[in-house]
Amino acid sequence: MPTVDLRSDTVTKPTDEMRKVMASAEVGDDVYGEDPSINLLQERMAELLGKEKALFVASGTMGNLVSILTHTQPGDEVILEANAHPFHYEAAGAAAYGGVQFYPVLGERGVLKDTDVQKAIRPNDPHYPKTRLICLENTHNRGGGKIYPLNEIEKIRTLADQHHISMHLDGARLFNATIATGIPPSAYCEPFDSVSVCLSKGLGCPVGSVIAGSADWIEAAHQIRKRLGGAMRQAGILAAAGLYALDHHIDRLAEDHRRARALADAISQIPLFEFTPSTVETNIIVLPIHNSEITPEDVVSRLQSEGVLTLPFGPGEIRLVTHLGIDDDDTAHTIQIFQKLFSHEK
Ligand code: TLP
Repeated sequence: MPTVDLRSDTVTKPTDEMRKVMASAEVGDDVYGEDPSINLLQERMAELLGKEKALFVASGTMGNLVSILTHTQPGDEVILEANAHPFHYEAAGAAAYGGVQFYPVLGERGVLKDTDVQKAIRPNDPHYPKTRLICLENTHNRGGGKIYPLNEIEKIRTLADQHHISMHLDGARLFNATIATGIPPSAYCEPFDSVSVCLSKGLGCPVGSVIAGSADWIEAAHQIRKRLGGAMRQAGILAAAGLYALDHHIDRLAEDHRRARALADAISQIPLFEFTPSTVETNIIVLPIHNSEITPEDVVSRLQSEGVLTLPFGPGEIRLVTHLGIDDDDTAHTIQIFQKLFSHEK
């Protein structure tokens, strides 16, 4: 029985071509700044994201942590959306290592408006923490791959400027947003002081993320990365995968979006999971379960017994994510299994 793994786009394995470029990568000691593949990846990423400099880090979690620590001092506050990744899934790293407090504000599928953010900005008064940073996420994971509208980001930037607050983008899936909208990455990153993008999700690399910002900011981030133990040596083997992905795995994200929409169109016809398929804008589908007696774990385990892997995603929801390991046959097979298992459920 084939296994179709829709748990996350993090499950992708490097393709044969990617493994070949990794095996023959030029490397050096990156702690001395001597790894040519890392240097090239950082230069290409900085240019693509429209920032002066970029820095390779081990993971998306490390990208966000290094960025938040670089922007803040202990006792500062960071405004983010209540379903943001650093608030839910990063083991409170910013609090543990930076003494930073989060101010979560509930948005609509991960999207905050400037008016929501305005209310969370602290007055300049010794009773309050200093609001130092606003973190946004594009696309938004728990928001079901929702694309952050650029005009909303720009309004938040205007507000941030009025209050001298910095902005960081968790762009783990930024390229999904750029491919879906046609908006270039640099335009999406322009309103932000710093950006973190993942290589190990839709881009299909085994390891790695890149953060980008001004030259001064990256210099400070470099030291924080070192402090966290994230300075690596012959990391060019990983950078080679990233360089390959920039050339070969960005445009193809459109296929992941097409397959996610095909899944959404079919599964949303099943009454148990009814929802509006056009809300699936990229590669993530968060399916509501309209029967409180059927738990997400039940649904996930019934699918698993038929070889379709998905994730429980909070009360009454499961998540499916398309990626480069999923083809049209996998998509058709998944639809068939959903119909077989759940068509008669109410
Ligand atoms: N997300 C993972 C899990 O942690 C939930 C997933 O399977 O989607 N930002 C965003 C928006 C993310 O979705 C993730 C990973 C990260 C940051 C962290 O990346 P890693 O896993 O590389 O530390």
